Amino acid sequence: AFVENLLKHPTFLSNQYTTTFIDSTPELFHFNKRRDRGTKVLTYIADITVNGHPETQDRPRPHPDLKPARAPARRVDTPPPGTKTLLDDKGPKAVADWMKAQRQLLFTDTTMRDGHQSLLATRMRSVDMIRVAPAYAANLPQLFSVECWGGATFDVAYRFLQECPWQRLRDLRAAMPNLLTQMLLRASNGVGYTNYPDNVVQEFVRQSAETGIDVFRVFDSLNWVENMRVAMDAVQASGKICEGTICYTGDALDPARAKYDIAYYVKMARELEAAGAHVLGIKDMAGLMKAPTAAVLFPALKDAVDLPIHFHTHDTSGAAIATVLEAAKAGVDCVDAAMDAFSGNTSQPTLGTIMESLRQTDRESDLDITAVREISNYWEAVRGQYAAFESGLQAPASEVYLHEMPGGQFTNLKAQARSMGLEDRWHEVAQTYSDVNRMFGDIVKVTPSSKVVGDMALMMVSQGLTREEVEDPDVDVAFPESVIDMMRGNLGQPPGGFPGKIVKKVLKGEAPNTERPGKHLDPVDLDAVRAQVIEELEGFKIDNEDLNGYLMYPKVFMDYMGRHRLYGPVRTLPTRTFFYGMEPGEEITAEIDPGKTLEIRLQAIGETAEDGEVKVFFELNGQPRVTRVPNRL
Ligand code: BTN
Ligand code: 3PY
Ligand code: ZN
Repeated sequence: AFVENLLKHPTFLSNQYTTTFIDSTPELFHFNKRRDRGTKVLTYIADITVNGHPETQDRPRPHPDLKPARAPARRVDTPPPGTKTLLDDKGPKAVADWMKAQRQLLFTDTTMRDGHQSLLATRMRSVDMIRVAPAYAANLPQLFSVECWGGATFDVAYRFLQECPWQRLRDLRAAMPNLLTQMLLRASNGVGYTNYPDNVVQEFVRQSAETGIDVFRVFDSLNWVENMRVAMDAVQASGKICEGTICYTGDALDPARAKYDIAYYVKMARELEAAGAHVLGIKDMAGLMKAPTAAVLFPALKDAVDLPIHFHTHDTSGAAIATVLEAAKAGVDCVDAAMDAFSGNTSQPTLGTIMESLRQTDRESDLDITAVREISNYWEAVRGQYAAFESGLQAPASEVYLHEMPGGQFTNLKAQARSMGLEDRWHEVAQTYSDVNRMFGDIVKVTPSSKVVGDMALMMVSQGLTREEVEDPDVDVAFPESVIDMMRGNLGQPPGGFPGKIVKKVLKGEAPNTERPGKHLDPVDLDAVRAQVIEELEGFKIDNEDLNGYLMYPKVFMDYMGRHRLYGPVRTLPTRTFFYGMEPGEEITAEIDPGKTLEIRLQAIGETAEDGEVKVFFELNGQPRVTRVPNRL
């Protein structure tokens, strides 16, 4: 059976297990034995209890006195009408008009997406979101939207959290029927790192809208509007809100960075309006926009287009609130903020603090500050469970204006540098990241283009290469695959194209494609792919959501399915159990279906037998159960 094969496999036993393991070990799929979900979940708990979770080993642990996170009480039983109600009744244009008519500054809460993506390596589990969602619906009906999906959350859910991202969306949608749900979509890169065929992008948008997304923030990682149209058209066809988005980079007031000046952003805003955007998004993914720039840029944008403006920034520098207040003064309609406990540093600025700052002004929010604080207190307790994923970042840093790394990339790249033994050379990595940006022609750096710049910078620092050496035709350089891919034109074109010198060096004379990448990708035969996946899963039927997961991330999805057959619905476990297992005498519950709850008690952990296996003794809904797992420690 799969579980025995897996647990005894030498790769697994030697602790070399990675997420690609199941995928590269097809013999594990040849099993027939059907086990019930309770048994599967016990297998998972037993394994984590005995061996620990690979992601939390050697990491800081939650404080032992940490209280369970309790969602605040709902003030009303029936959620009051909100922005979602307006969208359903009157459509996306009516929502845009409503935004423009507001005196108050509107807010998007990003805690469930960018907040934990930027602070906790995207590791927040669905149960922690779903538990508090009814309190959002009841107590914060004046929110513009809840950003809770897309960006990196999609693949992290499958890859590291062993849960289905679609189910997360469905559950959140049901729990917040009056509020707009919002996602981050990387245009033709979907929620992945590369351009997908047009029909894959269209199908992904269709499914996201059907499962529960209302606002699609669509951006392109090189700010190429041409490469955003397929996704934007698909959003418009779905009847949902299309937030056509400009990525902000550089310094719009600096004559030395004239490529991205006020006129550049105004021109792009007009293009997005012409492309059918309902809302104009300004996405300052690294937190580079300074307050004086906001005072000039936003009035210019408001003059240029007739769309409501939605501003997103990060607080890496510590100056984000100054910029947001200036944006509010300049008439921006809506801003992104994170609940206090998930704000600051590489995350969004602080919701409660922005609200307090605007009190007694004409932009004062209708949100209830007490409700905000209660929900933030909930998030504070949740965050404590994820101590293993804290970055340890101690202070804001003006260095962000040098390297221009997006908030979501910063801590990731730092961890990558650490794993390559470059941690004490971090400031060199930051300088090199900036050098690479200039070498590539000063590009927008946001997923996936930011990953390419990061790959190149790490390679240069680890090999001791300077920009001059890399550009020198006489020095042989082995470029990272992602750099070759980008120079080939597979992420599209930046304004003015990539510098000919670097393209020539990277591609060794091969001609790049300067047209839209999707133009050269054949449509995927969706029915054929579905049939092939079902065959690989030995007849297990997949639905449209699964198919879309596979289309974005074939390997990640298949790995997830392999583990799902082994471990069952582990997404329903409490977060502490998921990452640390259980203590003898401890009792937990897991609701695996609405109304179907597993009551699990860990009785005892046996000795390790000669064959290396440990018996773990449970009670499952009052019945004794014994699970055997290998001791790999
Ligand atoms: C991952 O995808 O790497 C993390 C989630 C699943 C890991 C499982 S948990 C039980 C078993 N023990 C390990 O060391 N890895 C797997
Ligand atoms: C993402 O694409 O995940 C981002 O957060 C970009 O800022
Ligand atoms: Zn962001």
